[in-house]
Amino acid sequence: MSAAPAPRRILVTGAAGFVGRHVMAALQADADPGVALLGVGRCAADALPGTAFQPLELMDRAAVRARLAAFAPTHILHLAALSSVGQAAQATAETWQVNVGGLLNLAEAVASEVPGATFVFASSGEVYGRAFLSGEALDETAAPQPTNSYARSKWAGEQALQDILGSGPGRLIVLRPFNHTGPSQDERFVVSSFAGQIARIEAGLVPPQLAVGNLSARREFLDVRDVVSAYRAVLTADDVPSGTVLNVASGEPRTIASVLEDLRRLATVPFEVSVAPERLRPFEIAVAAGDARRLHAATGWAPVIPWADTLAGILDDARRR
Ligand code: A2R
Repeated sequence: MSAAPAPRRILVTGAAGFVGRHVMAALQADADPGVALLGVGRCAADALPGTAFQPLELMDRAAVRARLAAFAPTHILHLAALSSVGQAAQATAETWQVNVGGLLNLAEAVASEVPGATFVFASSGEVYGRAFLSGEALDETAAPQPTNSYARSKWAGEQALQDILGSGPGRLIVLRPFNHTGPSQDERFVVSSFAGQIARIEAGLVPPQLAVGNLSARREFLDVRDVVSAYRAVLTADDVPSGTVLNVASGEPRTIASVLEDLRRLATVPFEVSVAPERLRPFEIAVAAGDARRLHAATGWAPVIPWADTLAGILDDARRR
């Protein structure tokens, strides 16, 4: 008779962030009594009500180690980060401190306290950088050539993790999510930025003038719920080998201009569009698309949320704020 599987104990870092709140809701809804779920993060006030949450500053090495020893996770989903290209450009040293230094604290603590655990790292499709210049949807064999601080910090994090956890007794799985969006995302990200501006124009709070960056860039826009279902699938797929890198992508890029026009059709008032120089990136990749066949083969995952639902949800959320 084979032994019963060990109960799962899932620790989610960055649990009070945009993706973290959606992840916590989804994992909580799974409601398997054999699963213990704990979210950690900096701000308890932002945590999803009704989910287990404890404060944890990743830069506090001793606290990170103590939290891991106390909870003894079997699975760790590491989301905490400075999470946007723009934010990272404004705070380069802090980006490296958190995205690499904080990650090192966590990885060291995993290696010493829970070495057999599965560590799932939310890196980013941004790591491919100049490799996107091929114009193809990239799979995981494309060599990363990051072009900004955020992407470089994520790529450095991947490599540090391979060094620290890659040959240990546990599993290391690196995920490279492409752009994702959804209700409650903040306005550093383009769809929420457009939706927020439209909502304020509709409410008469600002003149009917919408500020944009480069409208010709083509990007993927996964719904955060599809990203969360990918993360859940990876957390439950026990046969994904350690060291696996997986894109989380739709492979269907759309221009920023088309996103704006799709939102314009949902808007209740007309508006003008003007380019704001501060919204233009110094090095712009024309098209960034990912190939997620490896993730599909490993877990059966595919995105299912219709784009129209995604946009309507984001605009409704912006109008309620
Ligand atoms: O900065 P805060 O207080 O909002 O907390 C953020 C948290 N975080 C930290 N937690 C502990 N110690 C730190 N030193 C630290 N620095 C940041 O990570 C926030 O709650 C969370 C990240 O959430 P968001 O910025 O909303 O990112 P999102 O979109 O949920 O992305 C999740 C992950 C990131 O690693 C992205 O780079 C990746 O997915 O695409």
